[in-house]
Amino acid sequence: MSGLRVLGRAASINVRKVLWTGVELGLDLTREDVDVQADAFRALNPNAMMPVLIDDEGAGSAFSMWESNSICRYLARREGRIDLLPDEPRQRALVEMWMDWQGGELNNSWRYAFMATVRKSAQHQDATLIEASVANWNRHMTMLEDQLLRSDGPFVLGETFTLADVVLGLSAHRWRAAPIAHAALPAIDAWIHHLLERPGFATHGPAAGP
Ligand SMILES: N[C@@H](CCC(=O)N[C@@H](CS)C(=O)NCC(=O)O)C(=O)O
Repeated sequence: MSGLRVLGRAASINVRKVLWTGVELGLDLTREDVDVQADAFRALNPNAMMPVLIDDEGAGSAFSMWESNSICRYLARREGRIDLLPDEPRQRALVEMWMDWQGGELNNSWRYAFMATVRKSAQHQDATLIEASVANWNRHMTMLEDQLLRSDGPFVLGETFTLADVVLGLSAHRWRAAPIAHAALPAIDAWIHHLLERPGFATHGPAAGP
């Protein structure tokens, strides 16, 4: 078994971020299904959500952590990959800023519409709330469109592919896959098309679910 284990469902978008990052880093990550309510899992993550990473490679006791974007940053740092997560403070701050925006603002915008239209949740069928969430989701994706138009390269932050492309790439794919009225965002379409050339996105992006 690999010394790097990712606990969580293969279809989970947050698990897939970590798996895609692993491919970019050339790491052999072993994924395992989990019961997030089990005591053993909650002992690893009191927030009872996947993914959890366990790293028991190297000397000393095993290390474990949760929060998908933090795990991606840990793995990039562990491998010394300053292309994915720069050392230079300002460059790094921008990568982290877009990652934080994805995990907070963007994710909050789509939750209701996604639960209604993709998961078909009976608790998320209020038409006014669906409409508001779709509008908010499109508004947030338009912010990303504007950033791609401003970028002086093919990626979110210019010429270099970073962790921001990983976490936002999966989010953008989810937006495109959802059966909602989409804003026309051609820069996002072109960027996703370009990302599909990467084996990590080809495997853990559209092929793995919405
Ligand atoms: N902020 C957390 C969110 C994790 C999250 O929402 N995980 C979902 C799956 S994508 C989960 O574990 N849900 C509970 C479940 O599916 O039982 C992270 O980024 O790791």
